[in-house]
Amino acid sequence: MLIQPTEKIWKNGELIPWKEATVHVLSHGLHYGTGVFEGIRCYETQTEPAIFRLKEHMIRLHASAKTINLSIPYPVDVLCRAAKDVINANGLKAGYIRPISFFGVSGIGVNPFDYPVETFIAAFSLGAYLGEKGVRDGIRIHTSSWRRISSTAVPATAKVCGSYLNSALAVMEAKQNGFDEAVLLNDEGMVAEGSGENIFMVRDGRVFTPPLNAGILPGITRDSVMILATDLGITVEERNFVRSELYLADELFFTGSAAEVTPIKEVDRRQVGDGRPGPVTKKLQTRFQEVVSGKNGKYASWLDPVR
Ligand code: PPE
Repeated sequence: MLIQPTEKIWKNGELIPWKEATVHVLSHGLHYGTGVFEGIRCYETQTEPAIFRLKEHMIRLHASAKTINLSIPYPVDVLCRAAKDVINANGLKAGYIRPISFFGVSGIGVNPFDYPVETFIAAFSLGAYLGEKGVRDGIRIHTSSWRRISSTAVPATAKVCGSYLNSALAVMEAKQNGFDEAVLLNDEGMVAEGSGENIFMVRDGRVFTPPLNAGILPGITRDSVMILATDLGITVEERNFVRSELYLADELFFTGSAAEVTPIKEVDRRQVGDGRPGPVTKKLQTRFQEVVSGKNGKYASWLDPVR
């Protein structure tokens, strides 16, 4: 998934040329992963581009930052405005927004107290995270041999840069083994989430997703899908489940800002249901697409117009 460069990136309050948005090699965040980030989608609607649940993403960015003692010098509303400016400055109709804030350069050593904080917001086009075919027909996943990072070691529920080594190891292993993506179990052996997605399971007409205390990222797409499901009369139960339950599921799907709603057609070489996206997955996927493209007025407050 190559990034198509755009014109401008927001850095510490100003829009600067794409090429100049570089970081110093001695940045603390680079060495120790002491940063936080977000992934947000902007969608084309009938009127103008709109960012999906922008405020919630910037609130989560601040929450992640607080968890690691990083103080972002820009409040949520300033970051929201900046994200819109980046979309507009690059003439994007739709795309992916990547805010990131991290400890910069000062001394050496792992303690970043009093280090400068650098904040960037980039935006660029992004197609289907797990491929067009994946979104349409479903993807093939396996259970990672890597466990989801424990909340007792790093804050698993915050979107912290360093924690993504866990995701990177899992997704590399999945690709090396010929799968599209991995699902990770937590330290207790319960299903946690994908390398960059939350997971849902449909079985006997009931929908389940692991609870937040399974050590997952509190996904904003997860939250959205749970609300959409409830409004469609489908109750989503938050409960832990084990690996073998995935094998007996009628339907499985991933959710994420990048992945949106992606059906899973195979897990650990076992076909999920009849191997095609099931009715609940399709219903939620369709409703999600309707909502993000502004075709469902009920959820208009989830879309923040960029102009
Ligand atoms: N779990 C993880 C570990 C995760 O990284 C994401 C987002 C989610 C769940 C879903 O959260 P939400 O986007 O709020 O619904 N993963 C980002 C992609 C990671 C990447 O950089 O690649 C994303 O979807 O933006």
